[in-house]
Amino acid sequence: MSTISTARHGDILIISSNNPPVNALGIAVREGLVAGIEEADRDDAVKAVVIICEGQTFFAGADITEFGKPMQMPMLPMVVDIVENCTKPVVAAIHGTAFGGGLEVALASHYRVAVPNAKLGVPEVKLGLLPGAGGTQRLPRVAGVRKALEMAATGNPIGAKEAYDCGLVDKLIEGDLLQHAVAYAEEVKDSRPLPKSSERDQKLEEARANPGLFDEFRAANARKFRGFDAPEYNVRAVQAAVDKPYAQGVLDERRLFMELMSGTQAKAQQYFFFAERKASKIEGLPEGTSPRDIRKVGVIGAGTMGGGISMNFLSAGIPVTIVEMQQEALDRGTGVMLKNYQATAAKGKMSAEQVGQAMGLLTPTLKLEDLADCDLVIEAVFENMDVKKEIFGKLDGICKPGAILASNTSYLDVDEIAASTSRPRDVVGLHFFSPANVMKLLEVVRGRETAPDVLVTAMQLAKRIKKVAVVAGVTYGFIGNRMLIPRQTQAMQLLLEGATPAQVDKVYTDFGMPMGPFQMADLAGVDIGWHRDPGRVENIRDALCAADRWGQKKSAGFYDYDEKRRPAPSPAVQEIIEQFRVKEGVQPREISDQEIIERTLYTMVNEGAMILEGGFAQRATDIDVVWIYGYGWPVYRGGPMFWADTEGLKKIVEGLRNQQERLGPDFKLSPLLVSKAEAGEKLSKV
Ligand code: T1G
Repeated sequence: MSTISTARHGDILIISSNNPPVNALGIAVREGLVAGIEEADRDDAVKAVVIICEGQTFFAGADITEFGKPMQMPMLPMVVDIVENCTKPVVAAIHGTAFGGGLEVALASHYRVAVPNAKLGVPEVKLGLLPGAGGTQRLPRVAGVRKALEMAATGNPIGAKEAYDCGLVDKLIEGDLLQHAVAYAEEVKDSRPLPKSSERDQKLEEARANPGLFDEFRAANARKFRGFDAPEYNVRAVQAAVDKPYAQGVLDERRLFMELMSGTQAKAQQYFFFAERKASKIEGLPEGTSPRDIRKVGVIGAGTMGGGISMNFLSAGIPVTIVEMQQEALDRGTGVMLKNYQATAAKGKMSAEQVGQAMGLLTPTLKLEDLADCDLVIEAVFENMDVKKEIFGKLDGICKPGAILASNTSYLDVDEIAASTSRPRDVVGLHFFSPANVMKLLEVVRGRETAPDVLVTAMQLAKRIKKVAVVAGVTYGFIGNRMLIPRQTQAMQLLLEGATPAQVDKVYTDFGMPMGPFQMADLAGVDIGWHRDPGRVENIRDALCAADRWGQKKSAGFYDYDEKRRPAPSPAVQEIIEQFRVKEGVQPREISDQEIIERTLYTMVNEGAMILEGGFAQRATDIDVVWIYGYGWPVYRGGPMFWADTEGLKKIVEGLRNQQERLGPDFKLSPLLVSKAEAGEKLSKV
């Protein structure tokens, strides 16, 4: 079955692509497209052409699996020029997602028709790139400069209706796409001259009259684009379309594209594209394991996590029964959920009706027994093993056979929790990240006895509630939090030895993280896990808690916070740290940023390698997905494992060996990390 086939409908030539799963524009597709256009040009009986795709979508872009490999002719820029220079009108018939190179083929076509639920976009910037087949030059000429700028620099697609309104789509098609596209081709077959996008200039006038438009756009998106290379390159390429004739603009586009393609950020973001998709695959499961049916969910605990977790299911149309011990706590929890929904609606992201529908699916109760007919129950109470085991023991007696019992524990032993029931095969960890209705990551903790269909159910459910799920094994803190421990421990130790919270955090924000260890501790709460005894001060964190510095919620933690919650270095904290140094007999010294990186980021990488050695993560890419979706690791650095390879494993091992003494007696260098460094192999490929 060739990927591209042609057929005749009267005097219309249909060029049809069938390259599942997403009609990526791989070499066979490119060759087929060129052959199809040449056939149309050659045959006088052909009066017009329709390009259409079978399967789920129109061309979803260049074939990303070909990146980094030797280029094969014809390259996509040549293919799109051949389409545009066809002597017969070419109509692109769009369904699904016309993305990247796919939209560039459509832009080179003389006309575009689309079904109403189609999406059109140039997401290349999300791969650290820009549209490199004329897209940055044709899109502003067809859709306008502002629209092109927004689409290219953010990578966010637009719907067919919006595309129609801005002139990117010529006709919206209700009903059979091929039939209507052929009818449209019949309508335009004799119309001349052919409307070539590259020759359209009128829509560039607005920007020529207002050259400040680009700097305004840069300023408006500075925060969002911080640290990324590609957005600025996209802006420059679209600007070239305004400032230069098409023939020169595409040369700029090509140069800018190649610069990005050869950069580390593009490699990191393309690595992450596949890492995210690999995460949903579970190794070692029996073929054809089918998921259990989840129609009703129970949540125990209406606190910050319980409320956020419930909102995910309500927003997905799944009824939730939420349980609390006291009415006051229950009312407070459901009240916060409603407020959060109303805040989302106020931003225009939900209608009031949708808020009503979601909250309408919620059943608050004080009775655990009301969870008897739930298909899944998620426990989200505070982090105490005895409390969790007691609850699971009760659920064991209450819940129907086949119900999945899940814990939202962030650290604790899921096997031990499962052992408090007579059905450990039905027990799994579902570790959501705060705020649970916002954060995309879900760690699915696979217990020793967790049944295959429970895992498959969890992964599938994650997709339904728009989460990216990663399978983790049972180890203290699973993947993300386990790697956080050495980082936080060393960060605290560095304070004692001479660093300040601001110095350590600046290393992280310069690195591209939204915040450093101490700002994060203040956000999460310095008192999380604190023993609550102000009289017992064994470390700087105890001293802060004893001084009621619990973080942002107290406007005081490692930083002082103003009414807008902006952090400022705190003389009181400096005083506490100095008192502690005296108490511990530690003479402060100059601490370099490199030492902070070695003792906090290198140790994280080392811990990640040990997680892989222990089999607590299926693959290194999963660790990177966890850190990017759960802890704000900048995607343009690919995640801790990918970054380690770019930083250099030898350099990391050497750095850790240099710091061995300061890392303390418990620190262990990962044999896997050392062996990969010595072999010159990549950790991210494990
Ligand atoms: N190339 C190769 N494989 C691709 C692919 C692509 N462009 N897009 C998807 N796949 C694979 C994916 O890895 C997965 O494989 C399967 O298809 C299903 O994908 C010159 C340079 C289209 C919205 O960035 O956004 O054009 O895991 O799970 O949720 O200007 O895929 O099953 O083995 O994501 O239904 C620009 C990328 C390329 C679009 C479908 N295009 N794709 O989502 O399925 S750069 C993109 C997507 C470019 C030119 C430049 C989504 C989708 P597997 P999936 P989905």
